Amino acid sequence: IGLGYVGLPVACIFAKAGLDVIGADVFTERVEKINAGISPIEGNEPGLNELVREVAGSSQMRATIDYEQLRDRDVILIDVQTPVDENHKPHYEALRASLQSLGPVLKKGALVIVESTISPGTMNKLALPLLEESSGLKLNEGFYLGNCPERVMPGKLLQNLKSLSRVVGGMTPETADTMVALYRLIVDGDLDPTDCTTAELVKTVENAYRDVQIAFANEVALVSEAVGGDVWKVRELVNKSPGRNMLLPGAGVGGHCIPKDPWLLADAVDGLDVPLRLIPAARAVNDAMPQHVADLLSEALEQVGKNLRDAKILVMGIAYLEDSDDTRNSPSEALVALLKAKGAKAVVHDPYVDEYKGDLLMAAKGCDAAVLMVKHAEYLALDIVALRAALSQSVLVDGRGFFDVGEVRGMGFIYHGIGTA
Ligand code: SAJ
Repeated sequence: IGLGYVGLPVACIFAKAGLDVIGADVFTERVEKINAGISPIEGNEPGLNELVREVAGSSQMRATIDYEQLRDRDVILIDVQTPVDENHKPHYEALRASLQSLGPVLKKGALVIVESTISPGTMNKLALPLLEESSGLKLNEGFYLGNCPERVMPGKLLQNLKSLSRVVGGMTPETADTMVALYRLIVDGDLDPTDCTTAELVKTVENAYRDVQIAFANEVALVSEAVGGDVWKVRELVNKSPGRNMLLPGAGVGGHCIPKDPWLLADAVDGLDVPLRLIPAARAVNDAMPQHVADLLSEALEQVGKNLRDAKILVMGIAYLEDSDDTRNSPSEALVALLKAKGAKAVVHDPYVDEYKGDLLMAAKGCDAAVLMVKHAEYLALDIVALRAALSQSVLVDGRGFFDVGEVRGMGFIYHGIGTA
């Protein structure tokens, strides 16, 4: 249930493994595309288009919007979105709706597995009671229930689903063992059986862990700028110390996982007397990085007698991650909004995002500054002399430690970068 960037590959891989698979979704046109063998997933996902063409619409796998067709299903995987809102509260509408619709057609004895990322405690507090109520069946008698969070990264969906280890949370040890047998059909990595709460914690903690680590690197970058250091050099030497692995500071933290999952983890203790200070603070540090880039731009423009209000800025990279076309929660979008709020004009370039492709030097023409927000590999081939000639002012702001400071300053650029004085 849920044929998005997780559900569709999962359905196809199980079909490829020989299982009889039905994919259910609420969007008719997505269902029709899939049954025509066309993947509705944006972006460059190696192997996915071919796999969808091979299995979809055939006897192995078909898509539907009709839950009636799920009556004979022995196993149901739920892969619906679980977003957080602007107040960082989880929205489980899609999860509730899918369980509400599934209950009445649930086959007695079926195994239901939630793969979506959910706040610890959600299986016990939301999924279980809702499914018992909507199906009229009892847990471990009328149906079995588990939580197996997905670990996929855009651009590597199929590879991740096959190779990465997975935490397999069952409401009972027997259910977890059954789930391991199921996933063994498609997963080469470790399958670690455990309980649902542990599975919910592992998924949200592994991403909150990364967010806190990135925030630490960002805070060290701010210190390095202020005291005249170079955070990239500092990080390299810190990481020579045993047991250190400082991550990369940068212009911000985007994507569909890292900005969201720390809030799902935090929601588990909302209203309880558990003072969370580090996890929310890390989110605040990371969310403030686009503003810091805007401040660096402002300082650099001042050195050429300009201010943001009457400047035109070339924003290099709108995707949230290098060599990706995914723009979800992109720090660059936050930066563009900040620049526009100051009255600046922003010209966006991104070799991966259709509406922003094109000749970089053309985009740079007449701009007062260029800011590198995403270290797309294509920018490595950038002719920095030509860029300087195209810009009206030789102002360069570096959000990802991408340029060689000495080189660009030696060419006469006013250069300000995250983490460097
Ligand atoms: N980022 C930094 N500094 C870093 C690493 C990342 O600023 O050192 C920024 C990136 O620019 C991006 C954001 O953080 O804007 C997220 O980057 P990411 O490398 O974490 O990539 P994601 O968002 O695709 O995260 C996924 C997650 N995978 C799953 O949820 C299964 C995450 O758990 C993985 O650790 C990550 O991929 C990965 O390692 O590639």
